[in-house]
Order: sequence, then C-alpha cells, then structure tokens
Amino acid sequence: MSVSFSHVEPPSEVSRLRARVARLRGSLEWAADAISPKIRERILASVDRCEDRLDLGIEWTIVALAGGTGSGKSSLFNALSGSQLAEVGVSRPTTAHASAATWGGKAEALLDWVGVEASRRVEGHSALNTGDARLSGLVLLDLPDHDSVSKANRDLVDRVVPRADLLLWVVDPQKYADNALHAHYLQTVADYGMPSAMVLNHVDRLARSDADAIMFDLHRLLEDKGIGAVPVLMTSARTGAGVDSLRGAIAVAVERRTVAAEAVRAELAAVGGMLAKALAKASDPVMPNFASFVDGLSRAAGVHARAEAAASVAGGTPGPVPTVSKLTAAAVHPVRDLWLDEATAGMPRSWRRVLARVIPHARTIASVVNEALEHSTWPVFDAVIAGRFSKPKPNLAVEQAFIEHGAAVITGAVGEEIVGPTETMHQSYRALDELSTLSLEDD
Ligand SMILES: Nc1nc2c(ncn2[C@@H]2O[C@H](COP(=O)(O)OP(=O)(O)O)[C@@H](O)[C@H]2O)c(=O)[nH]1
Ligand SMILES: [Mg+2]
Repeated sequence: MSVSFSHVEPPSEVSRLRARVARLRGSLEWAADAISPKIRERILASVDRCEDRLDLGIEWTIVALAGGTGSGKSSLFNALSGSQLAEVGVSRPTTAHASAATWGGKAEALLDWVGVEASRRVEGHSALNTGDARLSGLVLLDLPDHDSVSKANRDLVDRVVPRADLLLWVVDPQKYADNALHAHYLQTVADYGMPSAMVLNHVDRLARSDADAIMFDLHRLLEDKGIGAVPVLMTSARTGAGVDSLRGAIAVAVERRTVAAEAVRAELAAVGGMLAKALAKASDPVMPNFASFVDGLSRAAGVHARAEAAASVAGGTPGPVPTVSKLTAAAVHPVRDLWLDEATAGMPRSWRRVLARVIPHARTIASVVNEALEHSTWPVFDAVIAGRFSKPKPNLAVEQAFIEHGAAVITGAVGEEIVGPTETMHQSYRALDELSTLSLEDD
C-alpha cells in the first residue's frame, strides 16, 4: 500500500499565525527579564492584539477612515455606507466617538473589541450602491479627528487605529503638506507595515493641475518614509467623484479575505524587527559541556580524592577512604560562573542575569550535591573496605567506578535544574530570534 499525504490539509493561515503568536508569547514569558520593559510591553500589546484579532474572525476586514479635522472622513463614511450616521462638519471635542458600518452581519464581538458604542453602529447598505455584495465582510469605521484638540479623542484614535486591518488616511488638500499631521500615520504604517491607502479628498475644489501636483507630493512623502507602495486615491465626498473607485478598492481588499491576516502578519514582523534589536545577536547559543560542569563539582566535592583512596585500598594499601563530601559554595561559584558564561556566550548580558536567577544558587548546589553524595551507595565499597582486592597497585577499575558513580549522583542531584532551564532559555532565545528574522512570506 502506498502512503499518500495528499489528503492532509495544509495548516490554515489562522492556525499558523496563532502558533506564531503562541510561540512569541511563550518565549517572551520566559525571556521577560532579558528584554527591556518598554520593548516587552510593546511586544506583549501586539501579542494580545494579534491573538484577539485572530479569535474574532479574520473573515471580517476592519477598514478605518482616519485623518485630520475636516478632511472628509465622516462624509466619506456616509457616502460609502449609504447612511447618515456620521455627523458631518461637526467637531465636538468632548463627545466624539467612532462610528461603524458593517456589511453582511453585525460583527458585534468585533465592534465591542474595537470599542464602538452600540448606538454608533449601522448596517451598511444603499439602494444606489451596486456591488454591495462584494462588501460583505466589511467593517467600516469613521474615527474622530486625528488632530483633535481633545486628548480623549486622540487617545480613542490611537487605540482604534492599531485594531484596524486597513487604514485609509483621508487628506485635505489644504492641510496635506502639514508633515506633523501625517507623521504619526506615516510612522505607524512604516513601523507596523500596516495595510493602508491614502485618500486625497475635496478634489472638487482643486484644478486638475493642482490635484496632480499634490498627488506627486504625496507619493514623494510616502517614498521618503519607505512606504512608496501605499496607493493614493482621489475622491470628492461632495460630488461623489472617485467614491466608486474607493468602494471598489475596499471591495477588492474585503473579497480577498486576507487583509486581517496580512495586518496580523505585518504586526508580527514589526515586532520581530524590534526583537532583533533587543536580542543583539552575536552568535547562536550553545549548550555548555555538562560533563565538564559535573567534573568540576566532582573534584571540588572530593569525589576524585575518594576514588583515589578507594583505588589504593583496593590495590592492597590499607588506609581511610573519605566518606564525607565537602563541596562549598565558594568552590561551586567558578564552576557555575563558567556554565553561565558559556551558556550565554554571544547573547546580551541580560540573558546571563536571567539564567543566573533561574538555575540554583551556588549554596543550593553545594548542599544538594553533598547530601546526594553522602546518601548514595558507592560501588564495590564494602569490598574495598574489606580489603578483598589485593592487587599490588591502585585499582584503576575501582577508581573509575567511583568517579563514574560520583558523576551520576551529581547529575541526578542537579542535572535537571541546570540543563533544563538552560535549554529553555536557548529555545526561547532561538524562537525569538527566529521570529525576529521571519519575513512576511515564510512561516
Ligand atoms: N467641497 C467639498 N467639501 C467636502 C468634501 N468632503 C467633505 N466636505 C465638507 O467638509 C466638511 C468636513 O467634512 P467631514 O466629513 O465632517 O470631515 P471630517 O472632520 O474628516 O469627518 C463638511 O462641511 C463637509 O461637507 C469634499 O470632497 N468636497
Ligand atoms: Mg468626522
């Protein structure tokens, strides 16, 4: 019988992304102390957001209209949704809210998560709109003004924008050159690689040549930020010019059903870039030689001395065989330090501190090893004591058996607590490192 794997479904995009988010979270938990709190918080916020977004269903596509006061966000929202939900020409700094129109359902959980009040939700439709079916799955948001005088409004924008899958940045021809106004948007898109488009609105107020000049400038602005691929559309919410094209562009994105996943991917890639800096990778972590670690402790604990004495007795020279193990914290320190150095070679210093906190202290190692050595049953010990060996020279087999026994006892006593955390740390580091270098395409 031939075996075929062709029936095995490739893992879905969502489960791949989920697995990646889970790896990121798991690694971060472990590496928490090795990464600066600021970066850690930023990454954790992204992890939370990506997890939530994947849970809420990526078949929905959240498209947000954002931009400065008077650019025409609310007018475009109404034109696209065929509603009058958004208040046009109203700037009410203290009572602003986000509005939402949904196509093909109510997306309630999603809108709760985005933070749109129940009274600010409407189902998108318009008798005039052809092609509404193509918008099924769209969640369109009208946001407060990005440059609002009210901090509450700006905070709302800052909270909602990262939750959108596709950002439509609406630009007013009179304010488009205000770099400060766009800096935040450009930075967000550049930093997060967020799917996005620019919408130059109010084109009815522009002569054709002026519109062309502004388009040229906007493209240059995007180029300068390294996001030249972001498309720029022209609309007039007043005359309706370009609104169908905008709707068509949105429909293409919604129909692909991948924009939400792309946004999550982009965010994970952005987080990866941040991690890459935080990891400051110089070389791959390697597991130090545990046998050398054990040997160091064994010598310091007097196992070798005991083995030699036993070999001598077994070889026919009567004498005492030490029975008490005297490993001290002071003797453990250099052995432990060497382990820490080797385990974290090439990694930022912070990782050594983390590992130093996780593996047992020198004091603990000393007492655990002493205890274990004393309570172990040494090989051929009775025979040695009874002098039943009578070779004229030290019995190397006995010496070897003692050393091996000591190594096994020490390994049993502390091996797991030394090797385990070191391995976990390396895995975390590797996972983070892998996530930091993954491009948007692989997984
Ligand atoms: N001439 C013209 N006026 C527009 C256009 N879009 C919006 N407006 C007007 O500009 C003002 C602000 O529009 P609004 O949609 O509230 O902008 P928002 O602050 O970005 O939400 C209102 O008086 C609109 O009627 C447009 O394309 N052309
Ligand atoms: Mg508005």
